[in-house]
Amino acid sequence: MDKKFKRTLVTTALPYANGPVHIGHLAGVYVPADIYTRYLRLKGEDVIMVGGSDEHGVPITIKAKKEGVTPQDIVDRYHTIIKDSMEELGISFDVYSRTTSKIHSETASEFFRHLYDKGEFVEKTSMQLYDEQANQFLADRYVTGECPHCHFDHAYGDQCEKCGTSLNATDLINPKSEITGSTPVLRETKHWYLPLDKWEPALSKWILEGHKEWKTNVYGQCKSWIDLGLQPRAVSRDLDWGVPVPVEGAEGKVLYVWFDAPIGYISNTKELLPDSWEKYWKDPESRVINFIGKDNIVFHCIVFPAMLMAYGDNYQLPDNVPANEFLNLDGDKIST
Ligand code: B3M
Ligand code: ZN
Repeated sequence: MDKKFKRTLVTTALPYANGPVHIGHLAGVYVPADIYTRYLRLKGEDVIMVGGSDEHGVPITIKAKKEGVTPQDIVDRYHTIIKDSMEELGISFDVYSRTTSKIHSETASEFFRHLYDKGEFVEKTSMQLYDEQANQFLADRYVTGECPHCHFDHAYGDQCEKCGTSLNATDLINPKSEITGSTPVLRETKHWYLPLDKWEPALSKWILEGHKEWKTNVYGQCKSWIDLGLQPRAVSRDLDWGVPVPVEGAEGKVLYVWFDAPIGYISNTKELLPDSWEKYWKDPESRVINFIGKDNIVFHCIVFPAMLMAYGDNYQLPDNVPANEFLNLDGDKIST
């Protein structure tokens, strides 16, 4: 608002390295962030713009399996394509990195371990679908089956693309493994959860009372999430691609991609400014602005801020989170 800031950190949503960057990303995130950053630079302000590729997550592993290559091959290919596009388009990043970098896995790992040591996680066991032929737990997207709501026969374990309902893989009727085609069984597994309910009063005060100036789509989504009541969220997954969970006995488990990706903003800043990154994150006279797409609101306004509050150590919450809607062409969305 009217508060004066000494410096600004502009972050841009990290595009998944499983495809090229498309016009929706550019119009919604990178061009607005670039204009804003160039404007502050022209005014002589202290500003940096950071970004990078999001190289973890299940869709990358699925793409790799389909092509018969490794997830690393996939992210190497698309990171290069995305980075080149950003350069050719003149998006003026101060750093454009990637979440498979060493500095990122160290930073994300330390972040998790710090929360773990402080007792900020809740450990829970649950029943998850397991493929006995492939010997692995099945991430939501690796399971398909009949939607319990509309009975569409090829719903994914996290969502039915026909009726839009979000699902748990265990809700599917006649579930099938996308890896081997076999019928998965239920097996017990342990994960770490961030208790968002614990942070609800603080989040409510910070956003609903303190940030009425945010864009109405962002403020409105935050309000409806908070009004519904926040639940603990799992921050680990049974998967062999990602940052390993840095806890004894957690073999075969990695940090959930949405846990490590926003930490990418911190590791990007560290990569750019190894000796002075902290002042952009921890000085109350700095401000952080997260440019994102509208599907990422909950992670940036609820989950990541809760992670930062749980971490402590003076991490500042974002001052603003401008999120844009899809770009339309002739009344249809062209982003997808
Ligand atoms: N990669 C989702 C997306 O591209 C995700 C953003 C991460 S920002 C920390 O829509
Ligand atoms: Zn359905």
